[in-house]
Amino acid sequence: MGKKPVRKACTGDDGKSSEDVRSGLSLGSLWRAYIDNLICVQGRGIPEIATPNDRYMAFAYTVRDRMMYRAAHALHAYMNKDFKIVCYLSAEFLMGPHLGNNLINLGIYDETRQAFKTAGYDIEDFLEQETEPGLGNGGLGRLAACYLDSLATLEIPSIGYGIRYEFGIFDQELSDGWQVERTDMWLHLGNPWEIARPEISFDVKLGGRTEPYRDEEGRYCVRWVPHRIVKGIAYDTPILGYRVGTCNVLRLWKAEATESFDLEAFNHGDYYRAVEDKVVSENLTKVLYPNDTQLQGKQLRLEQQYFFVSCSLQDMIRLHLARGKGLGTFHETYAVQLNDTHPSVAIAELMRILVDDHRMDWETAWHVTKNTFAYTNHTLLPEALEKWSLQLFGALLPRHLEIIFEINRRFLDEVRTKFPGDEGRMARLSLIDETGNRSLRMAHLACVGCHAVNGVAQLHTELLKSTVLRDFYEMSPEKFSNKTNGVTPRRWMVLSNPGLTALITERIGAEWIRNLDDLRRLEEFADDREFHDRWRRVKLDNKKKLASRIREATGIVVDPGTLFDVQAKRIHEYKRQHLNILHIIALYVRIKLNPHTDMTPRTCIFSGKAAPGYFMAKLIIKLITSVAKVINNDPDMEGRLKVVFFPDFNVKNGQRIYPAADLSEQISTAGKEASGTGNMKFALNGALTIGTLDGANVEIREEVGAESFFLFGLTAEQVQEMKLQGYDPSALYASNPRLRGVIELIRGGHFSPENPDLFRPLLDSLTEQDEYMLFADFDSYVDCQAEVAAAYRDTERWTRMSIMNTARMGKFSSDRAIREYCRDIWKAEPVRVGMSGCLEWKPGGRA
Ligand code: 26W
Repeated sequence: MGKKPVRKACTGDDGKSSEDVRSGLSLGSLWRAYIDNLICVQGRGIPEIATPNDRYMAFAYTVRDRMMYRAAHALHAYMNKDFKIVCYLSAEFLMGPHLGNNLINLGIYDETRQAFKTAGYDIEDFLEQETEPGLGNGGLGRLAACYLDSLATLEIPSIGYGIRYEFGIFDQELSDGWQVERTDMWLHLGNPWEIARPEISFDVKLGGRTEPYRDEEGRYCVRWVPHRIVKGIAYDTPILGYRVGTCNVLRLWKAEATESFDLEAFNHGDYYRAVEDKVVSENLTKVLYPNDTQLQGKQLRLEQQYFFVSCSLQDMIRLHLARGKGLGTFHETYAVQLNDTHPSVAIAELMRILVDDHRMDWETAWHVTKNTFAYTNHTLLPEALEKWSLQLFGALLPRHLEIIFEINRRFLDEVRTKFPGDEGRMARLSLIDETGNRSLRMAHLACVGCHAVNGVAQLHTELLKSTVLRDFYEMSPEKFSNKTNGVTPRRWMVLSNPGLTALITERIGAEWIRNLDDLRRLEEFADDREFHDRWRRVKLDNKKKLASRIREATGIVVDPGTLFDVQAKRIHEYKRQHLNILHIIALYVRIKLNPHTDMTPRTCIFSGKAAPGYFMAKLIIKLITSVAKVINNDPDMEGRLKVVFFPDFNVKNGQRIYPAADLSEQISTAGKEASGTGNMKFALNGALTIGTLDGANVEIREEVGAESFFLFGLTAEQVQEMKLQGYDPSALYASNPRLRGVIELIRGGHFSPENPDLFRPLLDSLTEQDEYMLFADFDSYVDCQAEVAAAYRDTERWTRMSIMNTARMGKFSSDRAIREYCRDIWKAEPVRVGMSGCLEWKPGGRA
């Protein structure tokens, strides 16, 4: 992949190469290190008895060593310097497999592949072996991972803070066309990328009560007497930037019992009670909640949130004090980003630490806190906005609740001054929802406690300001800004699409990998015949590879020569996978009515997980697989239409899917998808988009040009308008024979002959409510799909559009997004880290 790394070997005094087996990047030292690790770390003295996992581990340690040397250089470069550190707090980090990405960022992917090839190994087998850390649900977690890559690449000192879930997002299997969840076992064969740091550990208090007291100077103070304490242990994963010296860290916290055994209980012979405490503590970080929208007010989830926030803040304070600084300047050292409201209890926690533990006065503490935190909102869906019942919150975090009441009291005073007499506004803005079972609104806490609030796409930010957070926008408009999401081209192109990467680099050089706007230079080749041919050949190659994966996973044979029409994302009603399937059924009906019709052959591919408790989403999966079964077994469909549900959508499978798509389905109801990032990954890899004016689709269309984007559907404004006027899906249903034909086919049990009523809940919800307005967009969608089919038949035109798409995706690099966060919110600057030269470890000196 591109040029050789610019990395000098360490040279000794005699001028001879003394490249270290742990840091050297030559083929010789890499191979030597690999063998050493196989023997010494994995304990496999005879190569024949080494398992694929042994080989993967030995290689992973070889790569990690090189990264740790970068990390050491970085630390040296940071010594005695003053700079801002960005802390990204997120309950989810969907990192994906590390090995390939680290090889790319180290700049040794090609060399290593060569070295292994010489020795008779295929690097693919090593990459294949890695079980990915699935510590996230979808968009929000993956965004955090892309941002860590960009932060390191832009040489911004930063720390990602999160939770080391023992079980990440479940693995998805299909059984009889239904989703079945299997436990994720990512740690079972060992995780070579993390370094446990048992000495970096903090106590976290939970439950109990508060107690007022007077300190030595007679001041009124409060202490928190907890009911229990758990200990958080740090696990560090190095995060290397793309071909730079910067190596940051992802620090994840694991919960453990404070003492392995409760000695008192143990001494009383109550062995089981003593062990129980350990089990309960470790439960805290056992499992990731697999919901990405529907909120469940589970105590364990709040415990997880507070646990990782508390450990992270204690860690920051420890580092700050160790650098000899006072807490009054905390906000000058740290910019802390809250990835949605999940870590927003951090606002109350920092106030508690400053006021209770460090006796800072409230005003100063509030100044520090407000200037430390910034909040990103990722959703407008009301059911996803976090709320905690006061009762639950107060039982777990009694002191935090008091602090939040005080924050609220002072805030409502400000509101009263700015909008005198406006009681309705006060009630709407209050951190406490007084209606029904009183609850705490976390987005409100975040808006009040942060100096910056942002949405993740232009449209989303505008909607935030005009709907969900309107009152906050009117209160402090200066806090609000937009930061359109981005994705890292290193993973989502260089690693996942080596064919396209090589072709692009051959034409315009490799600068685009760190400066994605450079892709514009491809426009020059938009009409170059030879370039067209090669562009198409790369896509076809990628489609063949995916086709063989599909065959392995599902047994379905698909033709790489057909249009690959792909919808890959979490399954949700607002994302409208069922609109896609309604169109497929419409095509099916059309072919059945006229079996010899000339049409563009299509392979419709779906992939995505449903939250285990989300009945409708699971039913949508069953509908897709049922329709697939009928269509794929109908001889009339042969060579025309195929439908596939590719199970277990995760980062690894994403890397196979995005490069192989011709058409990207981004068909959410306008106003519902905050941004989307899959839309960017598809388009970057040359797929054309069929989509609504929702989330970042709007900006993608703006960039690639209306002529290269298949637009359909109502706008967000029209959706709002229609809802206001009283939307009636049954009228549309009655007046649209094509739509009725499709729905009636499902209702009649055509796709579920053994149980004709199977899909009734789904159909009833469409004909009675149609909350996501599929019926309103159906005609527009089907017509637009006809345009797609026609365009695809014009190979030259399609290829041209595909090249233009990729060429104009520069804006959607996560590097651009991170630059904007640094400039507007974090005020953080790069700190360069040299890569050459040895570290000096003086004998007897402080290492
Ligand atoms: C159950 C509580 C809950 C609520 C919301 C868990 C997780 C969430 C997330 C905010 C859902 C999520 O992943 N949102 C997605 O964030 C992406 C990154 O900004 C956006 O691109 C997607 O549009 C948005 O759905």
